[in-house]
This record gives sequence, structure tokens and C-alpha cells, in this order.
Amino acid sequence: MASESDADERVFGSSVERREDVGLLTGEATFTDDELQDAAHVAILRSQYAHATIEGVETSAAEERDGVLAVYTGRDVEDSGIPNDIPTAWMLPGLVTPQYRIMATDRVRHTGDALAAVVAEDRYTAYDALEEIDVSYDRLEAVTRPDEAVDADVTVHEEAPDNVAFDFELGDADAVDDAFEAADHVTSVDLEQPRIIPNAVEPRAAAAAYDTSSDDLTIWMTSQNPHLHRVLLSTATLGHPEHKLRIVAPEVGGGFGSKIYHYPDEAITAWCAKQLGGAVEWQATRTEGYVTDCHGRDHVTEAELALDSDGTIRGLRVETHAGLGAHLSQFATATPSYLYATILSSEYAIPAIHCRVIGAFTNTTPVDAYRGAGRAEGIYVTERIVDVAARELDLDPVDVRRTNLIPPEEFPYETAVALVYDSGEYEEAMDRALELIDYEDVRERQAKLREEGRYLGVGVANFVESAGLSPSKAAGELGATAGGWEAGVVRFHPSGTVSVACGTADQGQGHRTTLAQVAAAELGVPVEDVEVVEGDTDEVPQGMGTYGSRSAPVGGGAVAQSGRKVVEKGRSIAAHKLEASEEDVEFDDGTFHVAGAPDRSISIQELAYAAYLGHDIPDEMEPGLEATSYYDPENFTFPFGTHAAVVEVDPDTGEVEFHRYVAVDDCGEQINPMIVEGQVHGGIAQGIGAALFEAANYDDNGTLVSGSMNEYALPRAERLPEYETDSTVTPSPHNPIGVKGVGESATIGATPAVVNAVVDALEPFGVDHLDMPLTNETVWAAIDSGGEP
Ligand code: PCD
Repeated sequence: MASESDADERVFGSSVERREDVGLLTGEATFTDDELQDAAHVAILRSQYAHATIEGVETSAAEERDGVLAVYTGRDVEDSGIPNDIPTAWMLPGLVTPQYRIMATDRVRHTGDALAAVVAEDRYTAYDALEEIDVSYDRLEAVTRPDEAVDADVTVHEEAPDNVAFDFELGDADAVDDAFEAADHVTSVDLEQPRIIPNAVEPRAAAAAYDTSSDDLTIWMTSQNPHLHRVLLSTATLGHPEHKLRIVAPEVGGGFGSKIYHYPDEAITAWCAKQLGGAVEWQATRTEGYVTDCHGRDHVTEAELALDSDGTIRGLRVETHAGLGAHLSQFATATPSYLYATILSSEYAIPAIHCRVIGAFTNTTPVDAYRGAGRAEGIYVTERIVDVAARELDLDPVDVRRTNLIPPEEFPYETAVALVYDSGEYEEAMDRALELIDYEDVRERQAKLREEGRYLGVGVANFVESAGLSPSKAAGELGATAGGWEAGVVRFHPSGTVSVACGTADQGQGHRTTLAQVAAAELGVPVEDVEVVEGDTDEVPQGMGTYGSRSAPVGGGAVAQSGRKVVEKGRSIAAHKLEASEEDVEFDDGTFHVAGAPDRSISIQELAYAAYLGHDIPDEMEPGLEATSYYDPENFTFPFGTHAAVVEVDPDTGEVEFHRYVAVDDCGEQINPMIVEGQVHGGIAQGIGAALFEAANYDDNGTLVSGSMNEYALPRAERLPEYETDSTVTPSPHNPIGVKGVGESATIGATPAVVNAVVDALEPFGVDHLDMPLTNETVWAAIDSGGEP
């Protein structure tokens, strides 16, 4: 913490209660579906087939139904002359970018593609009318797996005959070849990371109101990034002037990545409002969400690790087929390329790494970032293969990790895959986790229990996360059409209370509490006197939004920077009023005073009033006490940590039972330790979900067979362990408040820790790897085919 105020000791770093919870817990909070209660309702007809050409869409029966205001098809949208594209936000060399229309015209490419929209007086009529639309499909073969897509006869888009959207490489292939030549041992693993479905509590929704006289279009929507949605809707999709477009994200009930993206549905809703010259709303059903919310992961990977017999890693080679689904979602290209390949070094000093990623179109729901996005997939590969290698070399997996950890004195550390890690005390966090889980004891217990026919497993995983993508210039050079900065406004009201506006957009993380803490600490005012506004393009000047665990490091950085500008302006006014030179004015706990003369002082609230009146401020100065910053960090922040799990596998049923779960996370300075812990809890649950339960499965026709919560296994409370959490604090040296992100960390750490634990338990059965999810069935089958221990 660089602030000189004492107040930050009370405010910054303390577990201030989440002020958003009263509204959320009492049901008073307003979500998108609560807006525009009297609006007409939009229902969207979706393709029931994964791949087909459309011979015709017959809408007249639906149109004639009572209460139906209009029925539109993809042709109507196309004929309206709008740009009609959902663009990608990250270009890669050679990327194929087929037009992504908001409604299909002559071909559907996945179950769930939008084909027509009904607008009706109420929701039920709209859904009933959908059933009266008659679509003539001419069905085509479908392809669903990314590794199969590149050799398939099926072509998802004519522009990409082999279904390859991009073929990306990072790292030095020659150096890796040399490293493999020189090493004593090479470990190879084939891994799959299945698709998972985000499952936010609140399904996506949009409400739109169009004023024909002013041309103002307002869209309330479940958005993680309203400003990004505004620019894309304005320019690429609707062709509506940006200054006449207001996007509001009211309360948003979880996102986990799925509400970052610019989807067709919200655009269709807005387009319908314009067509009808009024107000309409759309709310996805859960089933609709399953086939339209971007899925996560979907990697088929071959990985090889070269090591010396003492466990020293010399090189890592990774080749992945990454499924992109039927259309390029906004960040679908960035997630499996830069966010993935750059993190493969994990916490280790790996001298040579090469990664190739083939991004493939398939006839499935588009894939994009899901909690941990890219980093989760990358860390999984490294942390899994380290375990496999350790067993092959007959070394303890913890020892192999320790041998290769980047030591604290090596920071800033440049990896073989283009990142410069800012700071890290990796061994300290790992040792803390091992101590908590009694690693040596557990190993002894494991050996004893095996003699009794009980199978305990211990899994340890280290991780690094790149949080808060930046700086903007580097992102731009790599192909991004989003910036790495964030905008933060700090504004004193004349009475001395404060409004903060930030371009981030909360979905449950608690920003209204934590950003208030950041501002209060900088300004030395009570945290209750600070109000935080997010999620409205009319109230926040600009923004990039909330994803990639950026709101604390980048949003918090922007708010802190504005707070400091306000203090500096305050110092000038104070010097003027106290008749002292600026250098002699000190700021402490919300009060300016002359150095050595504490009674010659003025509070920042009094100054705010003076600045507002403008009567008695320095000559050249403008009235008002507020500041806006566009904080553009010089680098990502790199949170890290170690997760460890102890499980027992029942050899008769394959069931995995947790004995212990320990997480040691380091996210630098913590603004609010209680919120940080909550983030870790949620992250572990989702990480365990991926490891043991969750997978979106398609049949050969491209139908999503895990299409509802009946078939898709979300982790239930009784299958989750007690979490034992702890943290170390290694501040980010380049962030103004020393924070690193934490929102995705635990998801990244949990998945490999749990898979490592289960595979460790299965060692006596000769199982050296299993693909997720490690359901009872998968585990039992592996035991069954592995033979007697
Ligand atoms: N913090 C503190 N301290 C520190 C850090 C942090 O305090 N050091 C805190 C803050 O302030 C906030 C939280 O914590 O409140 C978080 O943060 P961050 O890390 O920054 O993050 P953000 O940006 O805010 O957020 C984001 C994330 C993500 S990314 C995800 S997936 C998830 C997470 O977040 N999601 C969610 N978490 C959560 N939670 C909730 N509740 N919900 C949701 O939805 Mo992506 O990219 O989108 O895939």
C-alpha cells in the first residue's frame, strides 16, 4: 500500500460487510427481467438440428395468433440493412472470420442457432406461437469434436474447408527439440478437457426500449461489460449511433465468463424494439441457456515433458485441438491461444516451451472463456504432466515441483512463453499448503491404508494466473480490439460524501463494497460515505468490464489513481487556504495540515465544499473536487498459490470422497479478506465440478445430450469438502494498491489438485491418467480394467 493515510489500515484490508447483500437476500434487488414489466415479450425459435440448410421458414400461422405482434426471420433482419455481424474481439494471424448473423438465413450450424423471433403481448403467447413456425430443414452431417473436425468430410463454414479457424504457435520449437534431445526422460500424456456449461444462477436476459422521436435506444442486459457491448452493438451489429445507445447492466446473477460476450439474442431483442418502435424483453430459459451460453474448455491435447532423472524440467511441448463451436464468439480466439499458451510455465523455470493450438469449428454451441479461461486449461496440462512424470521417474511429485519452482530472487521472471511474472513467493505458499495438509503424515497413512485395501490419494497443484490483461498497447499488437485499461471516477459532493464510478461490472463479486474501500482508503473518508456506480453507460464515462479477474487490479487501480489525483488537487487548495506552500501540506486520515503545525488543518470534506463554491481556491484552478483516470497497467498481475486435496476412492463403486481440501492463495494485498475467501470458495466448487462431475456431451448428430440440470451434474453441497483456506501476501510491485486478481485463481488450482489426488489413489491399479470428469463410472471402469492392485 502506497497510500500515506492511516485510514487505509481500517478500511483497506478489512472484511467490510458486503453492502450489496441486503438487496440480494431480501429480493429487493433489480435484475434485467424486473425492468420493463409491461413490455412485449420476445421468444426465439432455435434450430433443433446441429447442421442443416434452411429451405424455408413459414411464419403465417404464428403471425395470425391472437396477441402476436410480429414474427421476424433471419431474412427480415438481413433485409433491414443493419451490419448484422457478431464480430470477434481478437484477431490471430490467418484467422478465418465467417459472418456471424444474429439470425440464421439459409443454414444452421448448431442446435440453438436462432432462426426466428416472435414478439407477443405476453411470454406464453410468444412461446406458443414459436411452435406454429414451420421450418423446412435439409439436414447435413455434423461434427462435434475439435480433433475430428480437422479431418472430417463435414464443413461448418465454406471459408474454412478443413474447419480450421486458426493455427497458432508460441515459443521456440527448435529450443524445445534440443531440450528433448538432451533430457534423460520424456513423459507423454494425452489429455481431454471436456466442455463445461457456466450455469450462472440468473439466465441471460435483455430488455430494450426504443424512442422513435429521439432515436434513443436503451438496453438493459445481463452484461459483464456494458461499454464493450455498446460499441459492438452500435457499429458491428445494429448500426445504431453509439451516443444514442445506452446499456444498463442492473444486478447480474453470476456470469463466470458467460455474460462477457456479445450474443445474437440481446441484439435480436434490441432490433425488435426498433422495428416495433417500443419496448420488448427477452429472458432465456435454462434449457435455452444450455445451448446458447458459451461453453468453456473443450481441449484435446498431446503434451510431452522432458526432464532429467533428478526431476529438473528441460522442456515442454504441447499441441491442442481447441473446439470453438459453430461461430467465433468474441474472445473465443484469445482464450485458447494467448491466455492458454502463455501460462504453460506455471510456477516453474522451464527453459524451453512450445505450444501449437489448432482452433476448430464444430457443430456445437460456441466456446469461450469460462472461469479460469485459458489459464485453467494450461495449468491443468502442466500440473497433470508433472505428476505423471514424477511417477515415471519414481520421484515424489512435490519434490519435482520444488526442484523447478522459480525462486523469489528471479522476479520479474520472463517465461519461455512471453510473460513477465511480476512477483512470487512460490515455495512459501506451497510449504504452507503442505504443512496444513500434513503431507508427510498423509503419505504414511496412505501406505498403511493400502495394505488394508483402502485407497487414499493426495493431489497437489501449483498455479499462476495472469489476471488483468494489459497493457493496452501489447494487447493491440497481439490482435485485441479491447483495451487493458479501466476508467475510474472519484467525485466529491459538496457535502463531503463521494461517488465512485468504474467501468467494471459486478455479477456478484462485491465491487460496490471493495471499490468503496479503495476510494475511502485513499481519501480518508468513512467507507459508508462512498457510493459506487457500475454497469450503466450513461453514468460511467467508459469501461472495459469485468472478466479475467481484472476488476480489483485494474478497476481498483483506476479508482486509486483518481483518489490520489483528488488528494493532490485538495493539497493545492489546502495550501492556498492554510497559507502554506504545497510541499508543507501533509495529508493524513482525511485531513490536510501544515507540517509541524497540526492545528493548522482542514478536512477533505471542507475542501470539497470550498472547491464546489469556487470562491476561495487558487487563481488558475477550476472549481470542483473530482478526477477521472484511465488506468492502463504496465503488465498483468500474477496471483498464484497451491491447492492440495486428500481423497479416498471406493474401489467397489468408484466414488471419490474428500478427506481434506486445502487452498493457499496469494493475490497480493487483499482489499477485503472475507470477499477474497468467498471468491476462493466459489472457485474451488467450480474447479471440483470440472474435475469430478461436469461435462457437456453431444451425440453423433450434434444434439446436446446433457441439455438440462437432469443430465448435467453440477456439484452438490454434500459432495463438496470443507475448505481449509489460507493465504500469503506478495504484493504486485506495479499495481498502485499492490493487489492481484483472485476471481479465477481457485478454479485454476482446484481442478488439477483433485485429478492428481484421484489418480494418485489409483496408483495401485496401474492408472496413470484419467480424463475428466472423474465420475464414479469413469473411476470404477479404470479400476476394473486396471486389474488387481
Ligand atoms: N478482491 C480483493 N482483493 C484482491 C483481489 C480481489 O478484495 N487482492 C476482491 C475484489 O475487489 C472483487 C473480488 O475480490 O470484489 C474479485 O476480484 P477480481 O479477482 O478482480 O475479479 P473481478 O474482475 O471482480 O471478477 C471477475 C471474476 C471472473 S473472471 C469470474 S469468471 C468469476 C469470478 O469473478 N465470476 C464470478 N468470481 C465470481 N463471483 C461471483 N459471485 N459471480 C461470478 O460470476 Mo471470467 O473471465 O468472466 O471467465
